[in-house]
Amino acid sequence: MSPTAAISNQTKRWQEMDAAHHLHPFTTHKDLAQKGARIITHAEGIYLYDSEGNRLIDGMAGLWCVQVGYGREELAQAGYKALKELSYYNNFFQTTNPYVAELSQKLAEICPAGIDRFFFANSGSEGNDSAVKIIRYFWNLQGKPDKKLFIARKKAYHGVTMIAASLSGLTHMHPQADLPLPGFFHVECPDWFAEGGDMTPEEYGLKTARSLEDKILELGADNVAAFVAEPIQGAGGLIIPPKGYWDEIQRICRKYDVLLHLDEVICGFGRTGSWFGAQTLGIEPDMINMAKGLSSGYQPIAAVGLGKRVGDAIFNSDNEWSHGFTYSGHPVAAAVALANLELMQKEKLVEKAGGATGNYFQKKLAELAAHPLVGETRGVGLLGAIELVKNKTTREKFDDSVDAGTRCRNHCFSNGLVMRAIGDTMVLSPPLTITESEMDELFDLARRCIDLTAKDLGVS
Ligand code: PXG
Repeated sequence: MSPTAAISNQTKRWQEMDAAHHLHPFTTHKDLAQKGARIITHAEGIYLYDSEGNRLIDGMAGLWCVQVGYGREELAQAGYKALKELSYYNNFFQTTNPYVAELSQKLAEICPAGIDRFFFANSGSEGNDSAVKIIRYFWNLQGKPDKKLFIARKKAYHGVTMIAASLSGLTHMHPQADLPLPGFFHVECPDWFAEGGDMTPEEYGLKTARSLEDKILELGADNVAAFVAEPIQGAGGLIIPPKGYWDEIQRICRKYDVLLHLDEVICGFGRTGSWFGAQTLGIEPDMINMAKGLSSGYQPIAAVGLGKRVGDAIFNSDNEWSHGFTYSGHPVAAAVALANLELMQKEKLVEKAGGATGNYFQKKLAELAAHPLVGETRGVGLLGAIELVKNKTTREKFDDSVDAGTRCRNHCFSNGLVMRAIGDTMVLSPPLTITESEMDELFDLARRCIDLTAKDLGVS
């Protein structure tokens, strides 16, 4: 919606209510009140519709989560049925419900080998918070109470609760709440494009992996509980680790007996062409965190999956596990998640993301690499990044004041495409159901908006 276009009275009323009473996530409210929020009223397939009747292609599947596309009847029916049959009951005090029992079994079927017990939460942040408690408890059970320090990476995003934000390595998230909390450390990440200089991507990958070993040695292996990482970093700029990186990380974790907790909140559920990023990248984690695509975003639900070592310690203990949310394993959320996974299996969405759909997406993405404004394109499965640069050969970036990414994103919005800007890295992560003709439409729009950005910046 262009800010100058006349807007309807209904839209204005919603904008006023919203500006007066709604504290939005990650938003500068003074700007929002001036511009008025965009109001999304409905969605179907890969398309969003706003209150002014504009249609947008959702190139981000919401926030990297709507795997099956919007408006799927099967999920709506599953939610309706569960709401009628068991609108709510909890899983405390030796109780369960059929939906969460079946969902747990389904997850054990599709998760990386060995991950077969699940704790349910309502968001990715709660999942990571819970994972940190699980890991602290695990080391207490092992008689190693000193192993309590956590190492994550720069530019990591693990959520916003006090613990999840402490794990996150996006430093702008920290000062407002005086984070990270004590005991959380960050090492280098394999962001070769931005920071690799003259090294090859593989050399830079090894160098950054070894910063984990340096940190473990500095802190003392007897004090380090776990390394926490996304298989591919999402919100930090779609950082795809070069070959060899994950092998080195796993060698280090094993050598120093540091647990590997993998944050699959974005990579999980087909996004990288396998059910989990661990399978695409050859990682054998001790634990994984999952959310988003678990229910395709239709219901708030997350899960922490435990491998044998951690799972056995907790399941075989005589102690009560003193943790859980009112809504852990909520029947409606579990029913919708289960229907989502069944639909993904029926439509072979993971196989397609790792095959025909993913290949076509990567082919179209790679075609943008020759554009004069583009320094690199990179992607895996249905994840894609486009780097906007000042100098194609040297990878020199524009000054921050140029706001190349924001300009491009704004052109996208005005032309009917949602593409995320992370600095000057443009990111795509569409629903896994996207068809070839829809991908043609998406990439035609993306190219047109990159052209418009190049024109703004005088690049030809
Ligand atoms: N881990 C990862 C890897 C994530 O990407 C979370 C945990 C937290 O999940 P919840 O459900 O608590 O939000 C995330 C969330 C963005 C963006 O703009 C990314 C996320 C959330 C909001 C915005 O890229 N990822």
